[in-house]
Amino acid sequence: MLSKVIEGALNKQIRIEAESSQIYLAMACWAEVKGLEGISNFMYKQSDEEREHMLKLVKFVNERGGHAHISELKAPNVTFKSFKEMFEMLFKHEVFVSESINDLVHISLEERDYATHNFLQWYVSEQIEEEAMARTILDKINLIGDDKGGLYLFDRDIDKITITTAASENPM
Ligand code: OFO
Repeated sequence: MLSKVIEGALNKQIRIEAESSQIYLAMACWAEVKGLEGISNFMYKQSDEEREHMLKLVKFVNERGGHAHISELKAPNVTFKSFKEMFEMLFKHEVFVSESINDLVHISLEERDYATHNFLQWYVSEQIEEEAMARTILDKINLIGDDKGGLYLFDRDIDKITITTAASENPM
């Protein structure tokens, strides 16, 4: 059974994951209308993944005697100065989500809720990977600079960017 404190904290995270999905959906749309098909597909996929993260939390809350709250969401940014700015925002957002997950882990220990603590470890690893991916992409964007040919190749190959983190090499 979830304590009210944990239930509230998990519901807050449900909203954050839902907002993440909207943020990346808006980025997918912006890239799509700019003709950046590869980047747009990447963002659609990110958006779907965030929805999965939200659903996983929803199920967990409901299965443990809580009630997952589906709330209104903050409207995301829909235009960007450049694709570089867009990826900088993605990176910043992932750092924000990681901090939120860390806070949740902290609360689960304070509440002595070891089942929730265990459940959250998946999110901890996921955030390590997503931050690493965003950092790798930003490094590539900085290499490209204003080179149009570079952007063309980046858009074509973005779905081939893979990262290996210490966490993914040693899965729990
Ligand atoms: Fe939900 O995984 Fe990142 O934000």
